[in-house]
Amino acid sequence: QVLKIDHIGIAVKDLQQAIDFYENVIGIKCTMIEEVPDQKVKVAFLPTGDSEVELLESTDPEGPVAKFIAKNGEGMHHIAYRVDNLEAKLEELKKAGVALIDQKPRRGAGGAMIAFLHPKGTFGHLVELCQREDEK
Ligand code: CMX
Repeated sequence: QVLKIDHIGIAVKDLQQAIDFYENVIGIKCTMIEEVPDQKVKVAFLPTGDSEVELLESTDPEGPVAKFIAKNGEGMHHIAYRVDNLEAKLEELKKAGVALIDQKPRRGAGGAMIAFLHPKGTFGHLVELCQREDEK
């Protein structure tokens, strides 16, 4: 079951500059910064009520966020939906023939279990599914 939009990921070149903008201009406070070596990113989470904005800065020129920025410039990178059972959801999508980037859940930022779907199969945007312990 899909519960809600968990977060929206935005690719930025300079994480601190983007945080400053969100905090001082838009008015959303950053509550957590974390490096996720597996994804080659440093991320900042800024909660907005029930969902969050995730700012992503690449830590490696070969990482997915660096490649995205090289091709498209900064901007909306992915939408993450929170699900209550990620393994079951992935099985369901596999059966429906959806192209998955991650066949199995893996550990992402904030301790969540995550999996990405390929943008080719989702109308050109990158979808992340995530499950958090507190929802189980
Ligand atoms: N949104 C929409 N389209 C995207 C995209 C994105 N974020 N990233 C890539 N694409 C498009 C590319 O533009 C390309 O389109 P065209 O074929 O029309 O040119 C297509 O998807 C395939 O791209 P590719 O060049 O073949 O493959 P890439 O090496 O760019 O890899 C992707 C793309 C999505 C498979 C890869 O970025 C990936 O595995 N992403 C998942 C992991 C990730 O993004 N991690 C960072 C976030 C981590 C976090 O939130 O913690």
